[in-house]
Amino acid sequence: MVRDHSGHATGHPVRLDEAQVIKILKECDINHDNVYNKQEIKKAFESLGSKWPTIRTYLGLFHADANGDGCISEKEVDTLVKYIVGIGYTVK
Ligand SMILES: [Ca+2]
Ligand SMILES: [Ca+2]
Repeated sequence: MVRDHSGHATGHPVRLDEAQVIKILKECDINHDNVYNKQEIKKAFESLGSKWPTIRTYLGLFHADANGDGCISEKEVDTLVKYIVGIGYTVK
């Protein structure tokens, strides 16, 4: 896995994999309860460099919030991770 923390171009974009998306989500779990509310998901999309974090948060919840409580629980997070990986963000 090519990771370049210095900000230099590595020649070609590297897509984030599931482990990296999970790491970013965990960093955005502000209250460390392993449940992601709208605010925390939006923060994650902002970290990912999304141009439309509010819309992505809405769509992420639409895809992954199976019980419709407005939060992504530990059981639901796999679906959210797959959704985010599917968007194809690249390592910055
Ligand atoms: Ca949380
Ligand atoms: Ca839920």
